Amino acid sequence: MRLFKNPLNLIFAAALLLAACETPQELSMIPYPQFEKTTSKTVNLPATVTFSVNLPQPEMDDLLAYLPSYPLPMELSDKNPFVTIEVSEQTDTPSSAEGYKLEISKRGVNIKAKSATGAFYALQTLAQLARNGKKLPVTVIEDEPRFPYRGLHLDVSRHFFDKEHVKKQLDLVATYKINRLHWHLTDGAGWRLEIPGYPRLTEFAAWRKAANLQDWGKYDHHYCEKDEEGAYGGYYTEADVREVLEYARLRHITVIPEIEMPGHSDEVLAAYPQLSCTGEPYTSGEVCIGNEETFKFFEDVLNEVIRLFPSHYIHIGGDEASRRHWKACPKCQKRMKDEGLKDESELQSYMIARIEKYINSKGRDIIGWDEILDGGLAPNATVMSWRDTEGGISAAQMGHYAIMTPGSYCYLDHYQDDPETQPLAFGSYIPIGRTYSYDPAPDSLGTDITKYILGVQGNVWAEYIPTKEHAEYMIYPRIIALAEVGWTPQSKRQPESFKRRINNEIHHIKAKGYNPFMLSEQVKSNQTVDYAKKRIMLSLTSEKYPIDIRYTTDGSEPTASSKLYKKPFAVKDSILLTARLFDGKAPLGKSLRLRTDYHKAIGKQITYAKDGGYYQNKEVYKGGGDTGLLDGLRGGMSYMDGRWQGFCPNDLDATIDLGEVTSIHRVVANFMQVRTPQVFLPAKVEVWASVDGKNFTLLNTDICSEEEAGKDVIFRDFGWIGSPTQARYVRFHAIQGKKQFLFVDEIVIQ
Ligand code: TNX
Repeated sequence: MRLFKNPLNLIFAAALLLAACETPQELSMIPYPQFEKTTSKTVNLPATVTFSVNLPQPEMDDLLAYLPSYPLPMELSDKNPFVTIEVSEQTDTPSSAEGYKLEISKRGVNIKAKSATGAFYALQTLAQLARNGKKLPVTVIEDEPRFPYRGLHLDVSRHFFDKEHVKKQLDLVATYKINRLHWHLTDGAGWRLEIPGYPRLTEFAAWRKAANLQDWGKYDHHYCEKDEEGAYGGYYTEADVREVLEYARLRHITVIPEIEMPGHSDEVLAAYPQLSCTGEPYTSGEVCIGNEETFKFFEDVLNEVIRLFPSHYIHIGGDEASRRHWKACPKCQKRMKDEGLKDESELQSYMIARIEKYINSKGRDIIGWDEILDGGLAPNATVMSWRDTEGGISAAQMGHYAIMTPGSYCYLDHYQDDPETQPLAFGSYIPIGRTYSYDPAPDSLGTDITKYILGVQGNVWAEYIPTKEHAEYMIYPRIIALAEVGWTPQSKRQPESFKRRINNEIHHIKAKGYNPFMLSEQVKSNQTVDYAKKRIMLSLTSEKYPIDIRYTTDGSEPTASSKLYKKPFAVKDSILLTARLFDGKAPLGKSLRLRTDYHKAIGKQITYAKDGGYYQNKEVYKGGGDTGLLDGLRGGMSYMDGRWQGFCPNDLDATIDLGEVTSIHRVVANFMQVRTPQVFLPAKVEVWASVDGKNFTLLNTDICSEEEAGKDVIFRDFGWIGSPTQARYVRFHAIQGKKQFLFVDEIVIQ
């Protein structure tokens, strides 16, 4: 008898065989490695992991000093060790010094690396793989980072975080192969580094009477003495800094100190008012560049910084100087004249270039925020691109290195979930999926540019982060998404795989005693409009995994027996979708309520009044441009998602032509208010209708109540709902109260 008469049987048998021993397994690790070949076989992890390693003495001592923090109990042994670590320039591992090869077989674990850092990262991988019931997958991993710079930034000025908190974060982020801490040590809300010869910086300019930054206004943002009753603040002594540096070094993290100049320096000027343009404290946040003493001050500070910090890079800030005071300051104006500087931007660049020269003379290089490009870039500077990606790209075009930290992806101080469910945060909405979607060096830029992009960093600004627990809540898990952005090749990054792995990871972090955000408990939606078929396709997703999404379309609350979402569905008319996550029978979070209308104005003509047009200066605020308010697409929780159209400082005043006289009964548009970035609801909205385009009748004036106007975050429909009315033209006029930003996503006409 021929066993495989039918060739299909042969394929079937082969597939079975493969499934038995070679099924590809997703490794439960972050960042995902560059290359892995994993089987379904496992090998038991011994209770104590014996290991041998061939590191030379000082590096051996470093590893042994680190191991007590390592999650697996490790013991050196020459006799048949379970883990062998070979570190040699000659090994056949990936080429980067941070790379490694890790082989797990029935015989044990073999690690090869070119440097102690590579071996350290192999051990981090091993520890992650060992979490699964003490069984290791049989696998071969060859791994190295996509970018050499993978950073976490911590602002310790706006709120002070002590050395223990900093060390605790370093211990965790190192396990995700983050290798830089950008330590924002000075800013207008407090100086945090002891500097010999300048005692007022830390006796005075590091203390205030309000623990919460938002309450400091009650004290006119004045500092107080360190030993005054109720003083809040703090600073790091030399010993503290050395302790943090050593802790970081053992975890292969370089600490880059930042000393802000010439802006964000209110605290310096409170302590040493002679360095301000007026000579008075509390008059400006910018130091006087016409005054030689300013340079003496920063050189003294930098001498100490360079003495303490081994980092090749020193960050000198450079962001958000208003330049206002320099205009009125005779000393600054004289400096501009003497140096032939044509404006205040060039004056700032003069200062940065001079400081750079000083830092270069000590064998170090500077990093500055992207404003340092504005008046001409200092010759050797590396640019940290935060306002968007353009700064980094133009620096790279000029042959300068760039580190990418664009605000709309990498700012970990912004909301990560529906603001109504979250503690007050800065500005917009950056959920983990958005952070993960960032590619710092897309191929489209070309290698001439991408070769200058050093990597990526997550920034934790602390204006709205008063406590350590809250800081961890904002950092995790988004920094882990950035760790993968910085390490894993773009071709290996898959949102669905990351979603599975991050859902696993958050529980490990929590078990280690951190306070991560446990991911959104809300359903998220997306729409695509099919104009030809006159319908909207709705898709639903969630950050949580595994989870069920259940929904109704009549506005009723979904229950555990409501329809289970499986795939995108079409909406032809109007529905009120209500969707909720269910963990088995248990509902989570709150329901998503979303009106979806294939309404009468989709694709129709819109004309903006002369002073009623949208904000043109930034692509993300155009919200789809001239057709954006009638495209059927609704915005999400971020005014930067490309769906919201911004109006600043003028009103939204637009007239829609429905093409023919039509019966209408509802004209509404959704507005958002998020107070921290100055986005406000309109004071009122007027809806007018006309048959001929000349004579308009007012259908309704919808007024924003005082209560609504006072809310930090609110979304609300404004407009008119009434009995059927004949109209061809509809004028929608949203009148600004605050003359800041208005955001609206769609004018819905039914
Ligand atoms: C802008 S980012 C700043 C910081 C703020 C941050 C808030 C940068 C270089 N400057 O001073 O804390 O926005 O998100």
